[in-house]
Amino acid sequence: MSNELSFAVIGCGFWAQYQIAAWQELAGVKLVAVCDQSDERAQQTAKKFGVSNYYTDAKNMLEQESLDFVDIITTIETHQKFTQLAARHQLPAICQKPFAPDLDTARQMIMAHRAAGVPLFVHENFRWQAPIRRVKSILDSGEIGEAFKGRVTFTSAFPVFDNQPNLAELDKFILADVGSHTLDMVRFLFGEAVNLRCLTQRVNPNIAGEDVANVLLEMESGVHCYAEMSYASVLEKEVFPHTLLLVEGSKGSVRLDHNYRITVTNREGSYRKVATPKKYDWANPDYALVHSSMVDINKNFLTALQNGTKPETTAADNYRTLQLVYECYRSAKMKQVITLEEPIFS
Ligand code: 89Y
Repeated sequence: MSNELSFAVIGCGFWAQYQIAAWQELAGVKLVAVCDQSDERAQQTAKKFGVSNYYTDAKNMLEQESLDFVDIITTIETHQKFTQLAARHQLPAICQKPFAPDLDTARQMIMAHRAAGVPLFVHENFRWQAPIRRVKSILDSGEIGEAFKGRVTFTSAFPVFDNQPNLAELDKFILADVGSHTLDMVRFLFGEAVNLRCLTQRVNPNIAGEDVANVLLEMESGVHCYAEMSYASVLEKEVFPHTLLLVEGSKGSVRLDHNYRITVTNREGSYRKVATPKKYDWANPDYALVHSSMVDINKNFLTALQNGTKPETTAADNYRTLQLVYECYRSAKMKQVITLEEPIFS
């Protein structure tokens, strides 16, 4: 008897093309149907990945197909509709980040899945990047002592709207789109935050939302963390889609540069490690680092679905990342430090 899990994808846009390829790297899971509001896109995607069934209506697909889970790879405004549809069919769902447009909606989505008794996960992949995992293991090893300061940098002038034109129309842009990654990495590396102050700017006059955000967070551990993100930074070295890190601790420091280089320094000197991600021929070279991490996050989801365990990025966990994102907007608007509320989901 095969233990292979069958799944369907809702949304066949830019990211789905790579997310599906990442699933196809894994044994024990099979894509059986795809759905997109564009018939042509659904058909092309089905053909590209050797899937026989394609749909333009997700409800119809979930009624027709026998599925173990669904991967929702659509834009933010549709996430509640599709996760609730999955919950009504008692189907575990994976939802693209940022998973909800506000915290109320996020709460409703989590509650709907809990009521249905099936898990809801969030495809939050940046923490799965090989160099980020390596830095985390260096921090956990105690090699640089107790961390007291962290800098998490995502600054670029990459023409991001060419591949994802809808991002230019969002009232909430960089904090929701990139901040959901950056602030999740802050949590992954340094734990939970107790308060934050955020400043935002819009430098590019042709987009609706903010393209610069600078956040200072005080962490429960006492670490001071500075998270900076920008799509308006014309720098000597364009490093998209790399996140750069600098962590200072009581015995030393660790720095992550572009090209996966990690420099560890203590009072004796410095040495280098390189944390190169696995290469896949289907990856888009501009996004190879991110695309590689999708295989690892999908594997984490698959293991959880097979064993009934929790992956790292459940919706309840990601609620806390989303809380940071939306409290950043509130801080920027009110020009105030925001104290974070206690977690509401375990
Ligand atoms: O949408 C974003 C993401 O998830 O990673 C980078 C990106 O494609 C553009 O900011």
